[in-house]
Amino acid sequence: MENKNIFVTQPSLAPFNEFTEILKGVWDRKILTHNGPLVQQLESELNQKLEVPHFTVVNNGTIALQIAIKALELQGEIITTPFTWIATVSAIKWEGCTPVFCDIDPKTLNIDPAKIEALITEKTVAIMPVHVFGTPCDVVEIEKIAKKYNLKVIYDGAHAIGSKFDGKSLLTFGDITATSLHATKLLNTGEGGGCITQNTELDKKIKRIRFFGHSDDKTDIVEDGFNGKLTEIHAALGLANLKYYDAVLNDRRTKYLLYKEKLQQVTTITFQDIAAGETNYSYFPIIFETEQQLLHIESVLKVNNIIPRRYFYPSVNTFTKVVSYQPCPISEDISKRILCLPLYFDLSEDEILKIIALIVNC
Ligand code: T4K
Repeated sequence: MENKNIFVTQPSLAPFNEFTEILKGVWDRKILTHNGPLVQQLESELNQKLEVPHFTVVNNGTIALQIAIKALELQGEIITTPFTWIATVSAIKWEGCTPVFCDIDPKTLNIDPAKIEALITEKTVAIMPVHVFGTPCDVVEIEKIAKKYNLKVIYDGAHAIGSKFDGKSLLTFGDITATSLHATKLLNTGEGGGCITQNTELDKKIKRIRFFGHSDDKTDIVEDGFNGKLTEIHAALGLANLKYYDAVLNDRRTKYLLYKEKLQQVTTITFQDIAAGETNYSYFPIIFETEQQLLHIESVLKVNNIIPRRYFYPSVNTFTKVVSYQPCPISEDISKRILCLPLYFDLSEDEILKIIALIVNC
């Protein structure tokens, strides 16, 4: 086997000529951005493929979260999870709101709905859970709480493209779901993201916010908008990659199940509980008994040119440069013991078996 690094992920890319074929049209039209034909085509294909009513593409997943908060005109406290990427919380803060951390369920790694109500104050305006690693949150319980207290729900579905709940795309839950089309995601446009809502008027507002807040005829500013536009070049990449979406999704499942079957023999490792709904198997996290064990296995893998990633470490509630510390013992503990193993389309079965053997023999 060649001695190249095996990273936690690699972008899934359509054959180069299929991408450049789409780009020819961009060169002919010379329309590079501003809701061009490829952006519109990508949105329409995403709506069909993912079975969602309105997928509005934007320039990254963090901006998608900010647009969701802006579109719902939220000001106040937003209850969220500490077991996430910093972007969930930076979006809340950049929109002038205050993140309030609710600890996670140690099995699913998602926000624990049983702990949400105790955190609700008269300043609470919304709940922003994350479907961690593509595993659905307890959307039923979260919706019940939101209804009872008249709160909005924005799902951070950065990992959730391809996941389902109750037979429906997971992206259709909540008032808005924000997702990511970043290079490291199951479906990518290089950089990119999207807002998904069932509400047609809200979707129109999202599209106006994405485009500086212009009115449709561009004679007025009708929203507190900004620049969230995706370029035609990124849309072209998305369209090329979308052709391989089913193959990528199926491949993830096969590889996830191979890892799980073989690693089950290691009694000191546990796995995320993915039983709720239908996950997209987009990441393969393993949870060790101790951080020492994680550090040891991480170093063994690295010596062998395998570079896993500690998603999500440290727990976001401990980033005191940007948030005031609120204890979340479960998230803080699991953050120290969880490691994501390589999982991507071009990863071969032999490479997976090598990774498994290194872990089993540790
Ligand atoms: N909410 C959640 C829950 C999220 O996880 C994220 C992003 C967001 C919101 C915000 O969405 P975006 O604004 O990013 O669209 C990655 C991604 O930058 C980030 O999108 C993602 N979550 C986060 C979990 O991970 P890193 O720090 O892992 O990137 P990096 O450079 O270490 O890449 C990992 C491996 O991937 C590399 O070792 C090699 C490979 N790689 C990476 C890139 C960028 C490639 O082969 N090609 C590439 O172009 O952040």
